[in-house]
Amino acid sequence: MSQSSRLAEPMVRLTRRQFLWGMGGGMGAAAVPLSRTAYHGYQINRLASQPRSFALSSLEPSLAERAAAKGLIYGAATQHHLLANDPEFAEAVLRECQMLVTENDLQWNQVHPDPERFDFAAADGLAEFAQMHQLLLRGHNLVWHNSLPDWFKTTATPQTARQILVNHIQTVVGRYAGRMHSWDVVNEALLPADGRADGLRQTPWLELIGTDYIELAFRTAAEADPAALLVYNDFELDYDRPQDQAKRMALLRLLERLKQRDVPIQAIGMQAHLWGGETRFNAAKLSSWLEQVASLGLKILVTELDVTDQPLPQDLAIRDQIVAGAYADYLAVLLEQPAVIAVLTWGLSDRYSWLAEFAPRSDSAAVRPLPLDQHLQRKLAWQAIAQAFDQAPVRTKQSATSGAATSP
Ligand code: 9MR
Repeated sequence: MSQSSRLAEPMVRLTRRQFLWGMGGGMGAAAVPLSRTAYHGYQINRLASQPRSFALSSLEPSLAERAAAKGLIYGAATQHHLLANDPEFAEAVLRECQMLVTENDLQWNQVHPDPERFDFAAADGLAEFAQMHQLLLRGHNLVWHNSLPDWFKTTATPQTARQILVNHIQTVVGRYAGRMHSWDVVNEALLPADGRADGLRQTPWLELIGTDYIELAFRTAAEADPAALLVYNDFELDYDRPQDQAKRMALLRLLERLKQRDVPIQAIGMQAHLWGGETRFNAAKLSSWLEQVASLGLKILVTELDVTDQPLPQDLAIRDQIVAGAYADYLAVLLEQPAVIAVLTWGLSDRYSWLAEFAPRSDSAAVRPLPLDQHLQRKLAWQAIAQAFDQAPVRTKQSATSGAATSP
C-alpha cells in the first residue's frame, strides 16, 4: 500500500530577502500601533521569520500508518469521479489514507435530485472503492442548510418537511447500513450571530420543523444504522475569537440538551478549516473546552482539516512554512485529548481542494492548503501532520472505538 515518496521540499530556511520582506522591507517591527491589516501582516511575518523544523527520522510510513500506530484514524474527503478518473491520485489516497469521506457524493443536491428519486451512482462507487481497498468510510452529511435541491426549496412545507427528512435519512443511511464508520448527521446547525438564545442557525429545517429537527435526525439515523457513529459537525470552533467562543458555548449547551434527552449522538466533528497566519489561537482554552465535550461521553473527530493560504504572501517557502505551523499547533492540542479518534483532511492534495474555488488567492497563485502538492508530493504540511501523529499519545483500544464500524 505504501510506496516510498520523496518529500516535495525539505524544511527550508528563509533567505534574508524573505526575512526582510516580512519586516516591511527592512523597516523592522513598527514602533507605532499597527492597523488590523498591518497587525495581520506583522503576525504573518513574525511566523515566517521563525521557520520551524518538521524534520522526520524517516520518510515512511504514511499518515494512515503513523495514525494507526497511535490508535488514531487518518483519512481524507474525496469524490468518486476523482478516484475513477485520476489513477495516480487514487494511488496517493491508497498510500496515505485509512478512511474516505464523501465530500459531495452524498450531498442532498447530488443524491436526492428529485422528490421521489435518489441517485446513488457516485456514492456507491466511492463505497465500493473503499470496500475493495479495505478503507473505512464516513458519510457527509444528512442535514444541512446548503446544497439543498431546488425541489426542496420550492415544495417543502411545515406539513411535509418532517417526512421528507425522515425518508431521506432512512433511504440514505439504510443503503449503507453496517458499512459506515460514522455519519455527519447534522451539519452547521449553530450560528450565534443569528441572535437566537439557543444559538441555532436560522435554517430551512429550523423554520419548517422547529428545534427538534436535530433530535429527529439523530433518532432516525440511529434506527437506520445502529452500528454507525453519529456525529454533529460544525466549523469555527477552533480559535480564540468571539465567534468561535460563542459557537463553542452554544454547542456545549446543545450537546447537554441532547444528552439529557438520551438522543443517540456519539461524537462531534470539528471541521477545522484553519487560516494560515491566524494567531488568535489559545491552546489552554481550546483544550479545556475539548475536555468539557469529552466529559459528556462524546468522541471528537477532526473532520475537514485544511489550512487556507489565501492571506499569505506568494513565496512558497513562507506559505508552506506557515501552513505547516498551523497544522502542527492545532493537532498538538487536539491529539492530546484522548476523546479525539480521527483526523480527516478536506482533500488530500492541492490538486483537488475546495479552496481553489471558494478561497482563491488574489495573486491567482495555486492554493497550497493540503498535505500533498499538485504533483502528489509530500509537503511541509505532510511532515507537520506526520510529526503530530508521531508525537501523539497512544489511544487505548477502548477509547478509539465506540460501537461504530471501525473495520471495513
Ligand atoms: O468541498 C465542498 C464543495 O466541493 C461543495 O461545492 C460545497 C457545497 O456543497 O461543500 C464543500 O464542503 C463543505 C462541507 O460540505 C461542509 N463544511 C464546509 C465545506 C466547505 O464549504
